[in-house]
Amino acid sequence: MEIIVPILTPFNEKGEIDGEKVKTHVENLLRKGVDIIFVNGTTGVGPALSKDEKRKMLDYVLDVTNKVIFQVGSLNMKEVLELVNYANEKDLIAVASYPPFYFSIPKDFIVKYFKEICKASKHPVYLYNYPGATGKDVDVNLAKEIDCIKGVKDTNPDFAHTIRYKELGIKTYNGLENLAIASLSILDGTVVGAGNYMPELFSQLREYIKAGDMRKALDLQLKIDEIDGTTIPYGKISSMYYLVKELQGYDVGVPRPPMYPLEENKAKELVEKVRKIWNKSE
Ligand code: ELE
Repeated sequence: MEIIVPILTPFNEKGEIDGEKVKTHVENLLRKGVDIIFVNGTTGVGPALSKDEKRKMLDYVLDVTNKVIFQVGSLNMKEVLELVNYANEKDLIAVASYPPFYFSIPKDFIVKYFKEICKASKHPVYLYNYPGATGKDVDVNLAKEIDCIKGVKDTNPDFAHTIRYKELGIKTYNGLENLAIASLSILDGTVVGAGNYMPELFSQLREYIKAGDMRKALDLQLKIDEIDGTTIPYGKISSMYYLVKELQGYDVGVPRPPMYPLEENKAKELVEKVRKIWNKSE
């Protein structure tokens, strides 16, 4: 029943990563019950980071914990393998990657891509499947063909699709907030971007499930959904920076374009809306 948070990437006004803010954030997440930090995921704007920034993020998080999954995906294969080799020197749980995106490619290219990563990595290799973003669905059959995948994060509203990876006997997580209740109950855990600003709600959700109190778990899931849904028109990722400050009480810097910071009145409006839902009793 693991709670995994794809950590946001704190930037300063110049667009540089702020290492101290990363550490403060990781310490708080662990204190609030988060088990694993996923580095350079979608929420961490992984596809928008340079190779050097990806390495920096890994090192800042590793300064606090080795419970880390390191996402290495890129369209530049040389950089992918450099990041895998970099991870080989470190103590962490796994490296992960999304498939090569953007281009129309035959399935066997995807198989080759992951096999190359497996060959280079001394750590287990996890699949980050997010068809809605990458345009590629590495489903259970393709994962079987790759033959070296040891875990999967499936960001997919089709929960039946996620469950099927269990046929491979691998660690399986769904990556959507609104399926956290199902993912925690049936799979190995959940990967939730919203865990950046409301980790305690996901911890509480896990407690209700453990206690078999599914009625309370469902009510809490609906509260999580309401908060998560509120952020969509503001940009989910940009919203998180303001909500961490509001709900967790410390600064995680600002988002970096193309994740634009929110205008002051918008940020205020968002925070007020979320605060109202947050304060409602379950
Ligand atoms: C989620 C995505 C989903 C979390 C990551 C995650 O950030 O790496 O906007 O809800 O589709 O899978 O952030 O994003 P939405 O795993």
